[in-house]
Amino acid sequence: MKTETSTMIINPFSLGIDLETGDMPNATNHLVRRASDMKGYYLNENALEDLIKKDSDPIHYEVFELPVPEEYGHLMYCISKLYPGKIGEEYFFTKGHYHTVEQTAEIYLCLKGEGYMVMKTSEGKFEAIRMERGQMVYVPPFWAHRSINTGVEPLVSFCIYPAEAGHNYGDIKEHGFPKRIVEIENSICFI
Ligand code: S6P
Ligand code: ZN
Repeated sequence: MKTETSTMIINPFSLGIDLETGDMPNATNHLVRRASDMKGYYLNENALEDLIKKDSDPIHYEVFELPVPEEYGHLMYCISKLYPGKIGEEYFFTKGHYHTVEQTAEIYLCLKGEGYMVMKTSEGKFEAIRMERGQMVYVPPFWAHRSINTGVEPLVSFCIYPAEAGHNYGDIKEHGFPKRIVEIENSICFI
């Protein structure tokens, strides 16, 4: 990990974020994950393939940011926007990741929509915390995290985390989380 002495000095700045929609007009980085990027993540692979064909590979979620140096001392922040829907019975979710620098935490402030943040540790702990407008979720160091949209509108969150954190997707791609969230007879169920 880099030390304080290598932290880049930059000028203060501000930017506007629409707290109703999450729009961040000055964002310069725009990460788009489409349905086809989610192959291997959902239980029902055929339902995912059907969606990719039927809706021309729709956007699954997007991340907007105006980046800062990815160094110890800086704080990265972004808007995460996860669209509503289901693959089979399973609600749309983000890939989920550990931070590469595992001892880094993250704060999610939910601005719009409803869903859950599911989290796990490599020791086998699991937590699911409800997300809704005005609710903040603290993801402690060492916890992998994935957001899941169980509502009918986009799940929008403002995220803040140490800029050197990085993303490690490998474990989640292979092992997922201990529980999935599905709709059964109009109810949200953990399986
Ligand atoms: C970054 C933070 C979010 C996610 C975003 C997309 O640490 O947790 O910005 O990157 O919600 O999720 P994922 O799992 O595809 O990176
Ligand atoms: Zn993260």
